[in-house]
Amino acid sequence: MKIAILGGDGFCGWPTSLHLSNQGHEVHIIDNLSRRWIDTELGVQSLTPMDSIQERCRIWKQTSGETIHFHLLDLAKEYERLKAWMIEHKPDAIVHFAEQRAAPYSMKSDRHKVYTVNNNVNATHNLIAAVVESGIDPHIVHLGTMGVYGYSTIGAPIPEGYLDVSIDTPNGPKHQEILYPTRPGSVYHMTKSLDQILFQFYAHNDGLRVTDLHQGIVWGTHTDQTRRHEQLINRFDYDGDYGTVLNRFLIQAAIGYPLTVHGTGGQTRAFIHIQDSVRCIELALSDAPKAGDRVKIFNQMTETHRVRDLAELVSKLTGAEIKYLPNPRKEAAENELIVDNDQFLALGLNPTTLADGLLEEVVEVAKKYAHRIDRSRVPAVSAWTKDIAGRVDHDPEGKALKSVS
Ligand code: NAD
Ligand code: USQ
Repeated sequence: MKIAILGGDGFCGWPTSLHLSNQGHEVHIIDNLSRRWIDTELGVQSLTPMDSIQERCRIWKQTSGETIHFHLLDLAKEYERLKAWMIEHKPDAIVHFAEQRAAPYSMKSDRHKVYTVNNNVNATHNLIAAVVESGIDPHIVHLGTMGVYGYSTIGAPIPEGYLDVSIDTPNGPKHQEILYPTRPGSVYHMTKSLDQILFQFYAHNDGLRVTDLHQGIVWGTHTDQTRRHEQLINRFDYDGDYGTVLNRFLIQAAIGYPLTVHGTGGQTRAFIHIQDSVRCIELALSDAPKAGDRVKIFNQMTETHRVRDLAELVSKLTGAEIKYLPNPRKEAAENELIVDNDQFLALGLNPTTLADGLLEEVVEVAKKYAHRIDRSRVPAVSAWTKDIAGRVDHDPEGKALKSVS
């Protein structure tokens, strides 16, 4: 297939591009490299040294013999160029990763809220409008998030996207299937909820073929292809805005930084290893909906864990100290989470779990590149409200105190 990977320079997009290219697909990355600019804005860099996207593609060609094409394009701002690209290239499938994906970054300031909404909603709507207008019929696979469901304890498994409800009418109860009610926990998660509505409308109105993957937190760094050459290495975010919880705990352990648990650490979240994430995208591409079908929704996760249990696991593995910090986010202190993921299991996903020894691999990668870590960028200091901002701990290591005593 000819596959466009929107956001193919990112943490999930790059290994997915390699995986699909390795399977013989013709891969075209479209990316505006905004994520690299955000690193510059925040004064941070990936733990792992990333080459330019052009150099990464050159090394892949040298290693595998396969070509990955790169197109520099801003999906949110360059609608006409995007439409022209669709008409010229006519992709069979489009995998859409290209959004601002960090919840803390989306809550940093009003400017960051505005940017996240403008970028994410316009990127998704421009893509849809360009596909419809150009008259092509690609399968769109969108990366959504488990966070659209919200994190309140519901006492039942979260279904894959839809909920059967019964509505009382004068003629008795009427059964209906609705999108599971969204309850986003950040401006970023809210944009993913808006994406759902955009897809629902166009699937119904124009027969757009869409699969929406409600993905949990992705952990790990290597996949089979990124291991093949040092310069194919994946991005690895560790900073307080973009680093996600398990990868953060693993690099913190590697550099002797206390594990930064927010609140009681009672938040239960869904997780998936990066190798399984790329495999799920392959599986989703092989199971496209037909025109006129409702949006196909998969829960793309393999296991759930409580944050404090993860901290204890990493501490047991490495001897790291655990620090319970005031939570910079507005979120339930404790929640239960049970999730259905039967569709991917039925398609043949064989889940990689925390027990499979890959935690140690991440610690090893973190130790190798520890010299690239700026400890002052580790604390998570983006607060969800102005009130919360006053309680945020900017110095979990207690360095300032130590230097006084
Ligand atoms: P990332 O930030 O590493 O990659 C996103 C890529 O999209 C970047 O290369 C960026 O430059 C590009 N991009 C952003 N806006 C663009 C625009 N307007 N035009 C063109 N390119 C643009 O993020 P990631 O971790 O790879 O996540 C990819 C997708 O998966 C996101 O949509 C995210 O919401 C979703 N997701 C990620 C995780 C996770 O844990 N990383 C979990 C669940 C869902
Ligand atoms: N947390 C800590 N300590 C830390 C960092 C985070 O306790 O140092 C806590 C947070 O308070 C939160 C939980 O860990 O309760 C998860 O935070 P996270 O940063 O790992 O994940 P999140 O903000 O939810 O976002 C990430 C990705 C996002 C994706 C989402 C999937 O950045 O793109 O959509 O995971 S999900 O969480 O299922 O919504």
